[in-house]
Amino acid sequence: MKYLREIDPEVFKAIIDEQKREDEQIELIASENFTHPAVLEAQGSVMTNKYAEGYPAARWYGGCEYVDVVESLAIKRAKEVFNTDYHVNVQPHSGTQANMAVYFSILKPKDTMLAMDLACGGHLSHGHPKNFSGSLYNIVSYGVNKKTEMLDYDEIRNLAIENKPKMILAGASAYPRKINFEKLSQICKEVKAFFVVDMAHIAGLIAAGLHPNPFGYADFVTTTTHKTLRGPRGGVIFCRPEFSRKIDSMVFPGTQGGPLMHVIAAKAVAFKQALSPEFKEYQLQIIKNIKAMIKEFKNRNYRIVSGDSDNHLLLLDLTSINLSGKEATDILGRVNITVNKNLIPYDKKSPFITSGIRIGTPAITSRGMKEPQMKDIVNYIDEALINKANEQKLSEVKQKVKELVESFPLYKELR
Ligand code: DSN
Repeated sequence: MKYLREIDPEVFKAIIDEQKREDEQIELIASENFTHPAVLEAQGSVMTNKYAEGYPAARWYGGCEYVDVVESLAIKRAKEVFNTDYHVNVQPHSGTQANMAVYFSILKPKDTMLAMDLACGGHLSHGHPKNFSGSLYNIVSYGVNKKTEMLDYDEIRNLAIENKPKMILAGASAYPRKINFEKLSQICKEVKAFFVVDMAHIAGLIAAGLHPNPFGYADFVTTTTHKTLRGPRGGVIFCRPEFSRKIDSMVFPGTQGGPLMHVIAAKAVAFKQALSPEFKEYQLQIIKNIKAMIKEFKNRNYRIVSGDSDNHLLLLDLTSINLSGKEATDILGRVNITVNKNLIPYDKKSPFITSGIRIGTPAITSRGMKEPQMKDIVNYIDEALINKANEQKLSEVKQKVKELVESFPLYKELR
């Protein structure tokens, strides 16, 4: 970054500091990952200079021949990654913008949407009152069963029959179990609702065939590209072919202007990587790692929400050790372990405090860590939490974290 270093030392320093932070911490935020240097190169390229409103071969600007190449590649590869003939739009700037374009295509203000409650694992853009979705539409939420802490398809069906939603949304930010898209699509058929799946968290697992597939069941599938998919930060929409014109015109000019062609180039690179056999191995290791962590947490008598995980994340209930999610996040931050506080189902604490933390394995798996390291990490988490007031102990744990991350240098595994 020789130009940046000279022209803007402040931004240069912040980027170097962030790189150091990512290198030195055990990153357990379930929605984060370390994208490949090839993705970073595409994203940092001259394609950021180009306006390309419209779609390949149908643009409002001249000079689009090369950005057309990358957008066409991104579209073709996205279909291959998910083995689908759904129409693809790779232009949404984010997952929320992808969701917005879908909702605007099929709903009118005040229409009813049935979606997962944020307090039980849903996402802000699935109808939170402070999000556009919650203020525009009539939101009916489903949660999880109080006892099993898993989706209760009978309850969802009852809510659907009672409220006659125009759209049912499946997908979550903090749900550790498989989602049965087939059952949900049957409910949608019964009540004549559109079926939308936001697969952002689990897209990589779906691509690798390690989670039930929404294609063939959903009318629309949205995703981000930077979580388990390990691409650049951005969004994508898939839809049944009959909705293609609606979706394309709702993304542009409906809700966005010029697409971010540098990001679309980086999405194309990430999709190419997602087609490799190594990507499948990587996704498999994400799940093996979460299973190894769960086993170790259980050995230490921690309660795992729903008792297990089928994907890349787990929710740890800290009630039994008398800590809030907020306190645990702060304590772990002091030993360079990054997690986020998270509500657990039917949490008695507020979203600012919470009773749990969410832990995910995508980023540490990208560093090449495997089951033995999961055991070590759980050990460090446990040691830090139970010795929260013991500065000496905490600095010993921090030293162990340092040694662990040094043995798995960031990007070594990805190069
Ligand atoms: N904010 C993301 C997460 O952490 O799950 C979802 O977009």
